[in-house]
Amino acid sequence: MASHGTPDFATHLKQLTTEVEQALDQLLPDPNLRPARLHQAMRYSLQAGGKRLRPILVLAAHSLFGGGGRPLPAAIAIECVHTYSLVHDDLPCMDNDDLRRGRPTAHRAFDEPTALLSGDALLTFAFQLLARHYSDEPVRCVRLLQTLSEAAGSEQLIGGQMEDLQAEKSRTPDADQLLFIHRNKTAAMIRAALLLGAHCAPNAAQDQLLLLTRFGEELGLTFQIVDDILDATADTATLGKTAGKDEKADKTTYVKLFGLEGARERANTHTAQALSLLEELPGDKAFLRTLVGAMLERRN
Ligand code: GRG
Repeated sequence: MASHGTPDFATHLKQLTTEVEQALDQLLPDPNLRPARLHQAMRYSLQAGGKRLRPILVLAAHSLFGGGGRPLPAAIAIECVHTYSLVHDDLPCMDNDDLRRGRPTAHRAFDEPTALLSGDALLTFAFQLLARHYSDEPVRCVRLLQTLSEAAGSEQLIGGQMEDLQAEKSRTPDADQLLFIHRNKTAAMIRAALLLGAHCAPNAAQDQLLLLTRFGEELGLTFQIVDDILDATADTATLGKTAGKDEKADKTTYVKLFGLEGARERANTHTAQALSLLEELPGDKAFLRTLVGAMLERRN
């Protein structure tokens, strides 16, 4: 993620990213563990970089509620689910892409069956992490498992991906379908990241969890609209993934439905809503406030 805003923000972002990278390295299965090829493929996709937005949101939301507790395993768990979804999305039977996070996609670097299995393994490993690291606090553990499994399941992440595939073939794409796709394919994981962070803290109240969910929805929609704008306007080298794919595949996007200016306006509106919801949450909100702005201005 580009460093926006004050030096404080840039330093904090870098610190959180480093914490996430280190935890990834420590918590992932050893690359020499049998079968080594599978464990190497899991690390290949996870350690290819990426903005680490979702784990950073876990850590940032956690600190709103006063810290205490152990958010890092939950942060790594959601990055595993996110990365599995990218690996599977890139497969020939889905988006058939060659480039991800600035490197050859998993099925290009390994082969298709290994990429498929490494995605399966990353998804499964996310839940192993939660069970392993939080089982000493069963109520917290179940909340974390429920939050992540619901967000990753057939009604949210996978459901959003399903409707996205169906929309490609549809002759009559509409705004309602687009909203379903983006709420579930993109915003669900952003909402879940914030909730995982709150569930790792000692005292998040029910009304605060609801606010956090609404905040995540607005942030998630901003994120996806900006993604659509970048696909239409940025180049492949900057994105680290193939640019211009949406138009080529005749995908239903904000840009297609509302034009570039209309998409930008909608991103601004969701950002304003996110910022207003954020103010109702407890704790020091400076980092998240700047992060929300950075989402709007991101270049990759
Ligand atoms: C295969 C179940 C399944 C789901 C796939 C992730 C996904 C759903 C599709 C990829 C295409 C896409 C536009 C997804 C929307 C979410 C999104 C913008 C993902 C990319 O997230 P970034 O930009 O990626 O945070 P990095 O690499 O920075 O982590």
